[in-house]
Amino acid sequence: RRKREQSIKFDFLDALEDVTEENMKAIRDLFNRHLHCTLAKDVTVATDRDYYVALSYTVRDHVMAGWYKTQKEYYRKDPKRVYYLSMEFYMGRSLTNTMINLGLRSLCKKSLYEMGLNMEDLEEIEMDAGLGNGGLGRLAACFLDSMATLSLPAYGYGLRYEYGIFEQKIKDGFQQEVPDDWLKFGNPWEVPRPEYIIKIKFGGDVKWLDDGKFSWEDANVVLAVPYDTPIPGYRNNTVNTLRLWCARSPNSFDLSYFNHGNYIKAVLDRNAAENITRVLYPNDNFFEGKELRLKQEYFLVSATLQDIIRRYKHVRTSVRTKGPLERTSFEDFPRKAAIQLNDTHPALAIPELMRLLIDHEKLGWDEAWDICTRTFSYTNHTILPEALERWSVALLERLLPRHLMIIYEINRRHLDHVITLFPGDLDRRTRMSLIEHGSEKVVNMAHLCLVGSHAINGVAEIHSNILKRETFRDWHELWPEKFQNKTNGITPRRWLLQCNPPLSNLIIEHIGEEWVTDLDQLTRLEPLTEDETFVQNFIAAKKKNKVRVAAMLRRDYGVEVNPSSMFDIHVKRIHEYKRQLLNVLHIVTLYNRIKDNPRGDFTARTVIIGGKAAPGYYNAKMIIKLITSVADVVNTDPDVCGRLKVIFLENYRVSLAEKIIPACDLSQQISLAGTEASGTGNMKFMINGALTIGTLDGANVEMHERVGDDNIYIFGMRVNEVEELKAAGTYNPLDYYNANPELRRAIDMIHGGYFSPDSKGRFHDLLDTLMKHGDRFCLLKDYEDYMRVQDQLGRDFQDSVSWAKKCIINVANGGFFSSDRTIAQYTKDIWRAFPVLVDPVVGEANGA
Ligand code: HBZ
Ligand code: IMP
Repeated sequence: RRKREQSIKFDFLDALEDVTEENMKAIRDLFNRHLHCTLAKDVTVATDRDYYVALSYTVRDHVMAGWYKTQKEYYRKDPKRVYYLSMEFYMGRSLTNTMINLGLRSLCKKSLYEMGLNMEDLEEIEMDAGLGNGGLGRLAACFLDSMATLSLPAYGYGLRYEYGIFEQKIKDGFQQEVPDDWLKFGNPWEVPRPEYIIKIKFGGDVKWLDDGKFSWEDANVVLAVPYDTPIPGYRNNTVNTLRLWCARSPNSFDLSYFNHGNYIKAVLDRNAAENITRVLYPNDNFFEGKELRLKQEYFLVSATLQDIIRRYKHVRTSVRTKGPLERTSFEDFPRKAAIQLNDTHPALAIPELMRLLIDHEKLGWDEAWDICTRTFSYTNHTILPEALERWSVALLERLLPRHLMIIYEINRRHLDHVITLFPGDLDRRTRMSLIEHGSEKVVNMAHLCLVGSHAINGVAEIHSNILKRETFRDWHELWPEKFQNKTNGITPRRWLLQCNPPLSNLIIEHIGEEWVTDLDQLTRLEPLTEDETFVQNFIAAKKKNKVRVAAMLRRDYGVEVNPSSMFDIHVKRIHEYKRQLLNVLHIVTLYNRIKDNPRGDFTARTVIIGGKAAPGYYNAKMIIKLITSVADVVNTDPDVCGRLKVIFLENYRVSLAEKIIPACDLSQQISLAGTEASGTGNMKFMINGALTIGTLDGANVEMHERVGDDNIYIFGMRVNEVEELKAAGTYNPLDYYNANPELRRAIDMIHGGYFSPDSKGRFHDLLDTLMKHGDRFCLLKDYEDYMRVQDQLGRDFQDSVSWAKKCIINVANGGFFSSDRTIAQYTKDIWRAFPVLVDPVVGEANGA
């Protein structure tokens, strides 16, 4: 009895939720009913997974009434709807977040406790929905949470990949990819809706009809089956929908086989169609022009637009006839739908809407085009040239002949317009064409988005400025009014309230709970830097998170770390532009200093690096091998004596981020200035009370503006310096190698096989990209300044109170980085949509 009171003592959720005996009983009853009736188990045979599933169904039942009510309300009010189209939604786990947003978490925790179950253990059983690569996919997930919390009538549309981002295993220090079979135990959060199946066409030919119209004939058909996931807002009764499409072969997939009696082959061939949504392409910031990927992109776009048009037409159900009332004119379409394109991946939505309006709805070109441009808006997430999508014209012609025709016509009219505004400027005309003639004819998908949208935005101030000044300079000259910035954000529900109970509790104790939906309230913490007890409690909260991570590292990886050491964390996809190698050079230098002076006074550090490399990205995979190799040497050298520990964190993903970020002292955000569009991990660390070492890149710039020089460690070239260096073409890595003995020594050690005695030349290729061929990411140039700032912060960490005060200032000024703010700006400046408030569900329907 005493133990029970202790372990579930004060928690912020208790204060926020309605935990009564009656409500607890209702949860227990529902839970038992699911265990018995849904899972066909009783307590004698049930496993923890069964309990997890029973709990999920219990929670899901509580979502249902609000979900249905919200959707009905959208039909009744018929507001402008927001559609977020994305090839990725990196959702992570749903159970904990759903309970928190519904206000059920304490209630469930206590109810299960009474039954002898530990809810936190059950929460760990859920697989991540890893339907994304990194920042772009997680941003889409944070946006869904914020759109629901702001009561916007919004929908996410994406693909239901059967295999999400691969599971990373480290074997002999190398990355190995294991398929992510996330659906193997079923997914309690999705509801299949086979009654809304949509037909998608590929291939075939275009016929010119007598009436001058075109018709797409003899195409192959694949079916798109929607699976819906509820997206509850934070305690506001709104439940929106994430609709993910799954490919299914029609029964008549290849009739010729059936006709020729080859029934077995015909059934087996259904796989070809169903492969479309089999697996997520695991590249981040890299374009791979594969046919299957193009099919995925078109499959998403076509199913989604047909669904949006169906919903636009079907205004509401007629009370009198019980049948749907049809809207026949498309005049109002842009006033009823805003479609946001998450990068160019869904760019085919533009010619697809043109096709549907012209070929199916019989609109004229000009009217259809006006509707398109008023409906679409486009977000750019990168300026790296290797990431920009350029689809082969030949491939488009074979797969989507009608769309290619439409793209050519869009281009013809567009270039006519350009040349009237800039007569004789043929170079400009070539630069701005949607069609590019290189070794192969390709369609530049960013250009398609730029002509087809009324708004285009970057994801941080610096990035949006680069788009205007460099990447899309000509386009900005043509349409300055289209260009906007929308600095990214993160949801404070998952990324503070949920992932960091020690800090959330402390914050709620002092400033209440309003910050959960109004993150600017955190500024009220700033004066508390003068409150000694608060500072000590803040330090204690951080320590608690670090001890928890230390225990996890011991349990799951068998490594010992010292929770008093600085947790220096660098987690994100492995990419050359993100410069994990710069971090490695720092580690090797620290190691050398300890070796040179084994009795010296060093700030103890635990350096944690984690992230997945795209399976085909050779250098990224070698960076992982280098990190694990350096770790092997450093962690087993007796001279180091606990002052430096290097850990490669296996299989970094959303659920692991939720554990590791709250335990961080130092967040590494060290991309070359001008390469990281925004970053969102940087914001998560900031509001969880870590200090940042970073370049003035992406959103780091805006973090720096808010906390000032004293509370963030900025180093390296500024973006104008990078641009000047590149323009001059004078960057010579050897100059820096020769001028800095510590740098030279670190590189020589790696080159000489110090970390790869079994294969001395293993890292030569990797070093060559830094040295011989000239390094696009100017790593050596920034090394010295990086070391200087690392040394400074290493000393600063010794004064734990002054360090904690800087951390508190970071938390207090992190409010701007709420995705609620980001979404409010999209709504006001781009979508022009308005909230639809939903009343609470009353009575039986509540599910209880
Ligand atoms: O989008 C990231 C940016 O690198 C990051 O700076 C930004 O914060 C974030 C959200 O705006 N971009 C990606 O994550 N991009 C991809 O994952 C990607 C995936 C498939 C592609 C191209 C890019 O074909
Ligand atoms: P959708 O927005 O058309 O995809 O429909 C989502 C949900 O809204 C449906 O599953 C219904 O529960 C509800 N719904 C659909 N049509 C109507 C209607 O005409 N009036 C009220 N609710 C509707």
